[in-house]
Amino acid sequence: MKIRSAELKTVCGYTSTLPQPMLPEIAFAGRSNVGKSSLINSLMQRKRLARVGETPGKTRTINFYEVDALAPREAMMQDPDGEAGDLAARPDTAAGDNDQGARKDAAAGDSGQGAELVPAKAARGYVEEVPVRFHLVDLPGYGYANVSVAEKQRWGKMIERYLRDERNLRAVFLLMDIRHEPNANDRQMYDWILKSGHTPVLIATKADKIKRSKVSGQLKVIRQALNTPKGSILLPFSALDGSGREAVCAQILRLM
Ligand SMILES: Nc1nc2c(ncn2[C@@H]2O[C@H](COP(=O)(O)OP(=O)(O)OP(=O)(O)O)[C@@H](O)[C@H]2O)c(=O)[nH]1
Ligand SMILES: [Mg+2]
Repeated sequence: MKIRSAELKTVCGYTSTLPQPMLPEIAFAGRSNVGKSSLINSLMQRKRLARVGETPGKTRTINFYEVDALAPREAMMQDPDGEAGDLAARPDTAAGDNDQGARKDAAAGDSGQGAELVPAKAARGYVEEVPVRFHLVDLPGYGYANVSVAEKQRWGKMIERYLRDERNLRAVFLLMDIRHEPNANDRQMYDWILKSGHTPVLIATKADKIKRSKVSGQLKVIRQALNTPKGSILLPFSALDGSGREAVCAQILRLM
């Protein structure tokens, strides 16, 4: 996926009206400090699009980022549930960014004229790209100890209201720190997402913080704690080194 533009479009506080659902949405939920905003920056290949904090509780509003991208047509036509087990079973999925070759070929293709060029393009690995627009939605983190009970309740209500709203919400990506077993708050969020009729796509963040050899064991711990159904998606990811980025992008595109 090539990002043409990404910008913060709408910020919603507790009392704000949610924007009209104009575009398909992918929402990111997870405990405070788990890396939601960092994941959005990594996906968009931007350093400071979403504000990242050393201390938990950085994002306190629902932030809508509008994305305009180009994607290979094939990536858009995949079954969203396909290959789930396959992706989840590969802890080091798609660390490399191999967009570059496709970009060159697409540029070369622009100068072509005439139908007889098509087989030649295909032979060179020409990738047909289509424009895609969607919203990434950064939700406030939950489970941050240092806020008042009243504020925690407000955040909970804000997230619940968003999930219940009639929206063009394609999936909720629920982020877990790969180092920790999901806690009661995480299980509650997982159940909320399921009950609201949305698909939780799980992302195990900060994968750079553990040895590669420990990744699949930690993924198992997360699966067991949440009792995830077979074939559901769980992707290891690191915003630090970008590993897993392509796999997360592929999931987003399959859901469009
Ligand atoms: N090593 C490492 N650090 C990360 C990664 N992702 C996020 N961090 C760090 O974790 C901290 C929190 O990241 P954020 O992206 O602000 O987390 P958040 O989930 O948006 O947090 P809230 O907005 O408070 O809910 C920051 O110090 C990030 O630099 C990662 O993949 N690897
Ligand atoms: Mg944040």
